[in-house]
Amino acid sequence: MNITVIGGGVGCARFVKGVREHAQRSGRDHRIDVVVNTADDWWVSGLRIAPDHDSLLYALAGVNDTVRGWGRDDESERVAAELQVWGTAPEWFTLGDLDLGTHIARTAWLREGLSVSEVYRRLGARWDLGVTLHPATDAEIDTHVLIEGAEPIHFQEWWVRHRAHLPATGFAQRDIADAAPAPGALEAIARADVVLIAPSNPVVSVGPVLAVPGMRDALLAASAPVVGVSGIISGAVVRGMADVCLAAIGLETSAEAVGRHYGARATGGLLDGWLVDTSDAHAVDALAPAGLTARAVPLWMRDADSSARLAADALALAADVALAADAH
Ligand code: FO1
Repeated sequence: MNITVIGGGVGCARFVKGVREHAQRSGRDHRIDVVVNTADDWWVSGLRIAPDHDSLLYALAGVNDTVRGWGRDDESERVAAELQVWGTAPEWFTLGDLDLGTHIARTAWLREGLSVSEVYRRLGARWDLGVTLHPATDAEIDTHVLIEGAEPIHFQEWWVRHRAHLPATGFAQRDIADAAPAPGALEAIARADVVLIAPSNPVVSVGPVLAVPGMRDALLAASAPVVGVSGIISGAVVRGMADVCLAAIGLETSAEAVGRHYGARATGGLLDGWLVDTSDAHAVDALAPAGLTARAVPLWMRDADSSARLAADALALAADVALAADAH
């Protein structure tokens, strides 16, 4: 079974580990691809930083800092201290020594002319990830946050320096109109038996992937059922600040609102199925009139077992909606 996941960051990393765990336990042949958000990426000290990718890479490799949710474990910050003295890195953005190794290797390869896709392949080859990571696009589409009464700032400055406290009125991915899906991303969608939208930030992690010209069309043209997993449980984010991002674009922070935001394929949207937490079971009936088949299951991923079970629930819903579609 070919499973393609869309998303980025910590929630996506946990979910993809669950998909990998479930697939391995099932003993069936499988291939897992992830189309990763690159709009969080930015340049610091002349190095290309790629947080949503690196969270996935390090988590799947088992070398991630599970407390902070980003960067490497067993980290030190000797070089970061030097960068502070030289003034080439903002004091509010910490780059660990091991993490810098990744950024230096990535930047070196980019300067040699490799595409982001090729860089992903080289970085991933170091560990047996059991998953193939693809950038949504090889173009730079950094998210900038539109701030009321001020100039736009890079997403990372808004998110890390200002902890999303500056009043955002929107998010724009720079030059995205000129971007195209990375070749590997389109192939992963075309070969998929199931496409899963990870419980990532719908605005700044999933949104930019879908906004790459041609990506949404590729998903809608795909024969695979598309099932999403809500990152909002009982009206609150699991982690991060998706609630602030949702409010900035006028959406309430609820599993129902995000389901409507992605939309049902039956009404021109993206989803064939939508998983909400058992605490949000009311959303199942609320979404039915919109043509969206939602299902309430436990969404909390606390360990390998609960993450694998969530993956199994998502695949089961995909199978059920595919059967229902065939029946019509
Ligand atoms: N997040 C922080 O809150 N503080 C940091 O100093 C920080 C450094 C950092 C370095 C590399 C990296 O890949 C991610 C880093 N993050 C940091 C996380 C990142 O800014 C955001 O969590 C993601 O972009 C949100 O998806």
